[in-house]
Amino acid sequence: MSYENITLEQPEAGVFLLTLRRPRALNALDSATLDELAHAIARVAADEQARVMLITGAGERAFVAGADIGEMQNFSPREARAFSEKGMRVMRALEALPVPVIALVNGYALGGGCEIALACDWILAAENAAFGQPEVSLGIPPGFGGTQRLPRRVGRALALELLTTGRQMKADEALRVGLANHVYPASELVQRGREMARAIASKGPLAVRLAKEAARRGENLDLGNACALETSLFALACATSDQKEGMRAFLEKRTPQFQGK
Ligand code: CO8
Repeated sequence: MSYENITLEQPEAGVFLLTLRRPRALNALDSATLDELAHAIARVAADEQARVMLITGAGERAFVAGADIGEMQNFSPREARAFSEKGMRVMRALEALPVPVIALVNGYALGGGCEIALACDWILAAENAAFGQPEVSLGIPPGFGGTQRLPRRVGRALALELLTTGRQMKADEALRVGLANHVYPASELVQRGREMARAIASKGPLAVRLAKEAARRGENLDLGNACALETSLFALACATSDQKEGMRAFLEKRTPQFQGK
C-alpha cells in the first residue's frame, strides 16, 4: 500500500517515524488517513526489529487538528458510528504496539489529534503545542477515546473541564499537569525525539517490550494481579540471552551487545 496522507520512515535501525501529512487541513484525519494509519501501525507491529515509533505532524502549525470536519458534516448516525469505530481501532492498535510510541506534538493537537497523542505512550511537546478536545464547540462529544483516555491521563476534574469547555491547553500547562513529559523549542522537537528513540533502541529490545507490556496490561488489573504479571514477565526475561549479556556486560564493565533474543 502506498500512502498519500502519511509517511512512514525508518531514519535509523529500529526507529520508525510516522508523519501525518494533510497540509490543506492541518493534518486532520479523514477515513483514508485512518486506513493508512492502521496499515502503517500494523507494519510496525509485525516488524520484530522495531524498537520505537515516533509520530508527528508535517508543517509548523499542527500535529493533527482533529478529525476531518468536512467529511463528518453530513454523517448519518450509522456513518458516525462506523467512523468512530474506525478511529477507535486505530487508537487501540497504536496503544497495543509492542514498542514504545512517542507523540511529538508540534502545534495543534485538537480533537482526534489530542486522542492520537493520548493513545501514544508519552508526549514530547513543542513550545507551540496546544492540546484540546474542542468537539463540544461543534455539537459533538469526542469519538476516538478522548472521554476515556484524557481523564486517565490528567485526572477526571481537569479532563471534564477540558471536555466540556473545549479550552485549549498550552505546552507549559500540559507539562505541569503531566500530559507532556518534556517541552522543547519546535525546531528541536524531532531531533529530541530521535535522541530519545536512539536511547531506547540501545537497551535490551525484549526488556523494553516487556516493560511496556507490564505497564500497559497491568493498568487494568488490581495491584496484586498486576504485580504477579510483572513477576511472570520478569521471569520470562531471564530466559533470554539479552539478560545474560546485559548482566555479564555490567560485571565486565563494557557496553552490552543485545541481540533481541
Ligand atoms: N477538519 C477539516 N479541516 C480543518 C480542520 C479539521 N479538523 N482543522 C483545520 N482545517 C482546515 C481549515 O478549514 C482551513 O482550511 P481552508 O484553508 O481551506 O479554509 C485550514 O485547515 C487551516 O485552518 P484555519 O484557517 O482554521 O487555521 P487557523 O490558524 O485560523 O486555526 C485551528 C487553526 C484553531 C486549528 C482551527 O483550524 C480549528 O479550530 N480547527 C478545528 C479544530 C477542531 O474542532 N478539531 C476537532 C474536530 S472533531 C474531532 O476531532 C472528533 C474526533 C472523533 C469523531 C468521531 C465522530 C464520528
